[in-house]
Amino acid sequence: QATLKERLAELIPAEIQNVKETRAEHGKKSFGPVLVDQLYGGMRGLPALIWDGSVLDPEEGIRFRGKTIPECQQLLPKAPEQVTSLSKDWAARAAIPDFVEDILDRCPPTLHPMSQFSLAVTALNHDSAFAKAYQQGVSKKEYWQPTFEDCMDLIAKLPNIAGRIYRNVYGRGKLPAIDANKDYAYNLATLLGFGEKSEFVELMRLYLTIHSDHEGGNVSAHAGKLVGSALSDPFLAFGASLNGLAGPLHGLANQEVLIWLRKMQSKIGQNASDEAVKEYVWATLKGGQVVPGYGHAVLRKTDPRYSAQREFALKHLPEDPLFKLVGQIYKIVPGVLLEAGKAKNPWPNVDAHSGVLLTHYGLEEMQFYTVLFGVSRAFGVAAQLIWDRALGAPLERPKSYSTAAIQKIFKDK
Ligand code: AMX
Repeated sequence: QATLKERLAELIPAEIQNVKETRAEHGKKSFGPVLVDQLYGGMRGLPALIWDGSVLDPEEGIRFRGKTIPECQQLLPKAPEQVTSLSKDWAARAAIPDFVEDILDRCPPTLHPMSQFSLAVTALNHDSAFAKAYQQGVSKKEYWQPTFEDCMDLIAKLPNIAGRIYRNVYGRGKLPAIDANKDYAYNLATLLGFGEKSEFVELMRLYLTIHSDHEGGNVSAHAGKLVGSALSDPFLAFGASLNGLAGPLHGLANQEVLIWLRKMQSKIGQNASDEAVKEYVWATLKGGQVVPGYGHAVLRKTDPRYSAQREFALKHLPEDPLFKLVGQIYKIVPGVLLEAGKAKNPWPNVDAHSGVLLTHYGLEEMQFYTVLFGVSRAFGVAAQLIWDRALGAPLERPKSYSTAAIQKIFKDK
């Protein structure tokens, strides 16, 4: 049975050929007009990147390598032997260097967990196989191999980093050892102190899968790809992803949702009427704030990642009061956002639901939630970094314009 690396080595030559043929056939074709508004508007909708691991459809949501979330739920895991050998490989690579432990132990508990996470991941570049191979003059053709090793190390070390941050910041005792006979989700749950709760472990399996990838243009994925394109190693590249994920319009939204829900409860009580909830939502908008967990730059329907978590909640915690509030909000917020008339998508995204599930099982420290998102996002970003190096993706360098230049270009048109 081939290892993951051997399988990749088999696939790469055909994919290089595939890209070559695609470029030969379609390379000179136009991909639609670029509007000046797209330069000012965060490049929304601009075709600009290749990303193979997943594709996001505005109506249908994410597909991982062509498969929807329900399809993945049906199909995974289909290769128990491969899963076991991969779990063992990650367990064997899981230890973090002493100096990275020291960095984390010296962080003040008031430093946001995402900043600590980013520091630790960046510091892992100390032992980067890619950086070392590059210094030794490795050939371009071989880039993907040390990148693969770094990516596997990165993924493998994240549970120890996340567990250490959680225990340091929230005083939850000593970190246990990784169990080489258990899967990644079980080990992550155990390092956080929730390994005994089998439902939480199951939740981690779902959580790690659905947060892993959301095509290439979102801030964390694109930041990782961009920094990787300078041949910065995967630790430096993924550090950039984490810094982007830490923003409130992106991954920090899951923390913001819980803070917003708790504030709502303290303001209007536990079992508030629909009217009172509606008023609170309007007050948020009128205060010039966003409703966290709602809206999306690409999606135009309810996020299937939200639906997958809702199904989990309906099965395991239908009576949880906070889950009921999330359900109540689901019936109210889209109508308010539509009436307010600004948001292009009034429907919930992944972050509207994840915090409620974590809270239910006792992981109540909301400032930590985005760290879990980051652990999962490593899988998607790392996979693309390997493919980018295998396919020889170039340095990213789009053209920027000044407003004066735009005015000049279109002066007489
Ligand atoms: N609440 C209030 N206003 C919202 C809104 C929301 N949930 N979603 C969008 N809007 C507003 C925008 O702020 C913008 O206002 P402006 O014209 O005054 O600047 C207007 O509606 C148009 O925005 P848009 O084109 O619909 O969205 P976008 O592509 O610019 O931004 C997103 C997308 C996600 C940043 C935005 O919907 C938002 O701020 N949502 C709340 C934060 C959130 O949940 N983020 C997590 C997204 C998922 C993820 O990355 N993890």
